[in-house]
Amino acid sequence: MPHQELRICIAEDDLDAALRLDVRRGLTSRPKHLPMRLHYDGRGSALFGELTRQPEYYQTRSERAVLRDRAADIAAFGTGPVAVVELGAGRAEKIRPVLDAFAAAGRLEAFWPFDVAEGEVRDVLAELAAAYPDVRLGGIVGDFTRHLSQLPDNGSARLVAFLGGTFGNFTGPERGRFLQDLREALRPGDRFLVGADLVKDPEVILAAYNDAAGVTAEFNRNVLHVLNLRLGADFAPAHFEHVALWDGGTDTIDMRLRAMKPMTVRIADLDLDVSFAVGEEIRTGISVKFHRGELESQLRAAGFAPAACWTDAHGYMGVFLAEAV
Ligand code: AVJ
Repeated sequence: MPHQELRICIAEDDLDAALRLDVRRGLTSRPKHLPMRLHYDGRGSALFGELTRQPEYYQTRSERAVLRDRAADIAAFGTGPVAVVELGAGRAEKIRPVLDAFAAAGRLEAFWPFDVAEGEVRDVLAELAAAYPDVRLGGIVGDFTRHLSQLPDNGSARLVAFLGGTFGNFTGPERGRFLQDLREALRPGDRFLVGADLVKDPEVILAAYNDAAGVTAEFNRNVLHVLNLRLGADFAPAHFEHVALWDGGTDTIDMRLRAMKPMTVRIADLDLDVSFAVGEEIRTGISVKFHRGELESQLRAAGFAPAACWTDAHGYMGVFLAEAV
């Protein structure tokens, strides 16, 4: 089994420091806000898994169908050995059809899951070593908004995949910075594969963020459980209502938690008391929906030439392939 390299760009302490900074800054701001990534502890990831099985949440099923049906087309671009990197890989399930297509074409030289959770990266590497015995495997434990310069580079062409629609959680400026940093980390001929949720009937989108079973609501409230566990806060999550609004002007879902009564929350580890008026909201994340042309022009502006875009049968999710030029 080829030697596996693991690049640790972010240590547990950094994550803790980042958490404390995000929470202090977010909950002392007007409006209050908390980054969506804080939702994903073990319970949050399990809730998200449950969400992807809800009838209203089309994103995961739709993107999975595109990758299953179009993996061979994706692997048909370019020639020679390819090193695949998956940003925010998690369990590296989303990318598997693409890895299999490159392996079948005899072109899969290496695969690198890139994720903030070290345990997840280690588990995935152990799992994939059996599935891909002849493929060079490596892992990057890092934050894809800060550590793109750590992308592996052994001279082979690279395909950087960013799936699952997380690309939509960036604000406009964050998306611009991400694409610029990614372009700088790549060479001409390297490729970028990104999954993006497309603009559609707002009722369909709103339903995906307000599922009847209330899983999104519980997922959204989970960030309060995380603060209770990690920072000794005394939030009562049940006293916060889940809110997901559609802003047609910016094609964005805006998620919030609304205080259902006046309360003061103590965050012991930050020695901080946070007061909420009834109806006051915490902004807990956005999810931007894209028009194909608009996303392709953003890719061009960042130095990528759009090569292809595949969608599912409903046209709900788009998988875009672009080449660094
Ligand atoms: C996994 C980030 C793509 O924005 O649709 C789902 C997360 N938040 N419901 C999304 C999420 C609320 C999801 N992403």
